[in-house]
Amino acid sequence: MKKALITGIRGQDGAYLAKLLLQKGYKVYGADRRSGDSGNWRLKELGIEQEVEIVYMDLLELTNIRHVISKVMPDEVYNLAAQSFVGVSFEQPILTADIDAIGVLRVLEALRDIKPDAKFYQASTSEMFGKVREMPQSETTPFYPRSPYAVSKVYAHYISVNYREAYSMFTACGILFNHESELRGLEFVTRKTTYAVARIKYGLQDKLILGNLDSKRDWGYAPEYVYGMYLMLQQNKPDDYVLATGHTHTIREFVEKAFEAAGFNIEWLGEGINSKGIDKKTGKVLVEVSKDFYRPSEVDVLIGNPKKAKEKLNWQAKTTLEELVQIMMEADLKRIKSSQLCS
Ligand code: NAP
Ligand code: G4F
Repeated sequence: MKKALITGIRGQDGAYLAKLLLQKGYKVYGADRRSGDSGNWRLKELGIEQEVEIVYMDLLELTNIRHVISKVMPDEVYNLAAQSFVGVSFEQPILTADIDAIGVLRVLEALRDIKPDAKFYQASTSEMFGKVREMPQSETTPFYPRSPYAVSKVYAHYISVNYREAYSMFTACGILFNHESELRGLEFVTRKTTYAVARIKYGLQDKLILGNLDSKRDWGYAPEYVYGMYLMLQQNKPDDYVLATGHTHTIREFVEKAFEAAGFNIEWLGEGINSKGIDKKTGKVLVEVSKDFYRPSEVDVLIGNPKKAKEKLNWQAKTTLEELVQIMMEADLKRIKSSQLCS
């Protein structure tokens, strides 16, 4: 039985990846920094809470990482743990760098010493392309990070490549474009939107307040992306791969589609910070913009080129944006409805 250690087990991708690896017959160890029972909701929703063996591990603490790796002796390590919210990285740049950059080095050093033949996956990100140098972005597009989060991830990416080249370790980096799901954290714009729209639908909230509606993202469906991570570690040679849909949409479009999926028709008035989303039927303002949610430096547009992943891994994103919005909207409408029935 292969043993996999997943860091960030309580995050969106950690939960989906754990489910996939369990289905594939792995023994799954989930590294958690002890965030308490309330952080278990994703594993519970997927019905795998009892099947994952939780080990306590914080990327800030080297001795702790070394103990866990010595105990588990994993065949594969998926490093998904991170301070993953771009907005917060401007507020906590040093903590973000400690977890997202040096934390990765800590794991690599522990592996180099204790289990150098383990295959290692690093969660790299399209945010590294930042102020994009070409369209669409591929594995060879130069990086231009635009946030402390993205700068930290560039370090993590190159240190993983360096351990591959210097020590012949199997390190693969997945440069993943945004992937969302019904298990996405509420701080990210897609889930913030579907959750708010569901609350508006049931009369629990008046409006949705967002930041920049004009930036563009390449959004896919998370369960498909964790399958890509798994494929990267099944190859004979380690490499880096972009996973993306190859399509890009504005935040405005996502918001419009979410309201549409809940039975509203939104009309936009004004531009930029003055934009307002009006309910065509009632004339009520349902969306407003606040500069509180703008970032000091923004990534205006991301669109990935997943050609290499298709050719080498036979991986392809399948879910369209319309389907993604539908899945997320249905889940949040159901959650809000049942919480109302319970209260
Ligand atoms: P997520 O939901 O935010 O999960 C990240 C997990 O990391 C959380 O469970 C968090 O634990 C854990 N963590 C944070 N600091 C830690 C520390 N010091 N030690 C140990 N664990 C720590 O993120 P995700 O969306 O699943 O993304 C997974 C990874 O892929 C992240 O590295 C992210 O940066 C990267 N990525 C994500 C996307 C995307 O669109 N989702 C795209 C590209 C790359 P708590 O639960 O205790 O907070
Ligand atoms: O949903 P977001 O916070 O995701 P972002 O910044 O693209 O980062 C996510 O994807 C990355 C992959 O490219 C991951 F590496 C990272 O860990 C994370 O998963 O913001 C998306 C866009 C931004 O342009 C932001 O300015 O939405 C814009 N936005 C507008 N209003 C907002 C809001 N973002 C958030 N979170 N909240 C708003 O109210």
